[in-house]
Amino acid sequence: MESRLINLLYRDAYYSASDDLSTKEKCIFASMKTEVDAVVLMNGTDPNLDTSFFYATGIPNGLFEGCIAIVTPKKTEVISSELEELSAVTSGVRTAVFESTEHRTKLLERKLRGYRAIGINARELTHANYLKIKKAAKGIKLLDVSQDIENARMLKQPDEIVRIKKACKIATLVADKIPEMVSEGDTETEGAAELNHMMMRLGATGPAFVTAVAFGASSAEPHYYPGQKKLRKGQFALFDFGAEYKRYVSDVTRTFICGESNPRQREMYETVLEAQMAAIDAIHAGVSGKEVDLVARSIIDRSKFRGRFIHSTGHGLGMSVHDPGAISYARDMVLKEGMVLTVEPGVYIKGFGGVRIEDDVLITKKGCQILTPCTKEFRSI
Ligand SMILES: [Mn+2]
Repeated sequence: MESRLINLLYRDAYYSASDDLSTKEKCIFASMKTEVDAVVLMNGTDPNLDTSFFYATGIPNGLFEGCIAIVTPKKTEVISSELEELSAVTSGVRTAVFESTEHRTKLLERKLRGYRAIGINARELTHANYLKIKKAAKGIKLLDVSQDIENARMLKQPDEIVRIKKACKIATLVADKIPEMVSEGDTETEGAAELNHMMMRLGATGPAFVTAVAFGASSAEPHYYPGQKKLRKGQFALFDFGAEYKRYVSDVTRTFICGESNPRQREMYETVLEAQMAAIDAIHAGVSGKEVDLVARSIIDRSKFRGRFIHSTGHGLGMSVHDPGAISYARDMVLKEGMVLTVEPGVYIKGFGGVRIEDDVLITKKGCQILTPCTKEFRSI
């Protein structure tokens, strides 16, 4: 009951203390429907790191393998390894350093003393680490609060929006320069290297994910990794990439033509562009993602490319490239002010090629703000 009371108190605080909205423990507990005294977030080994560990702690730097965050409505504490001690301490988060895994268990045991129920993030916690938490939390109930954490993370706070905008700005500048950076005869990995290089020159920590550069028929595969294929005249050249900036990411796709396009390629491009712009026009706080998806999908399905849009229109974006939230025919989700989502319809024809146009948008009361305003003209390389 006590923790429920704290939740309620903090829910009030969340709405009234406008100067302190971005304190993530408040965000987490404001959307908490499960009754817990604390949330324990534990990282595995890279890449099995819990993005919510970084959401809760706000630490912009460091790897933090095997480290733990204990989040209560009042504070967040980190049990850090010595390898990231400086990053943890300089970020201002309360930090205890463990010297061995036994020491880490003891520290966790001590910090959880007196709690009756703790939340875990089942969607990102490894089973091995679940067992370690269980061992340290003898007699304490472990409850999955991953949905509560997702609900908090879906609504971006002002400090998060600043970082996302920076990541988007970098990708926008790079997208506009692609025809100058890539030429006929370049391989896909050479193209990707150019994009990655420029993103980092512009201040990105790194690429947000494996930069997808797909030439010709490969552009028909939405989740493609670049290879040794060389760009030839008459081929589509699809670039799907994003920048990471202080753990926040952008995600942009632009499709170009090498040399001259043919009528079929132009028609594909125009159909996708029409669908993408109509979807963006349909977005505002209060609309369902399903409805927005239908706007884009019906334009493609009315064209000769019917059935060739083989994924959903968009996904959440934030600390991860596929953050909570979606614009999808499969999800009944109402878009809310403060969400950041991608809008990325595409048309894919096996053996021929694909077109996708992707922007990142911030949902506002009356519409949305396009965070990646790079040109969408059908340009040639
Ligand atoms: Mn995307």
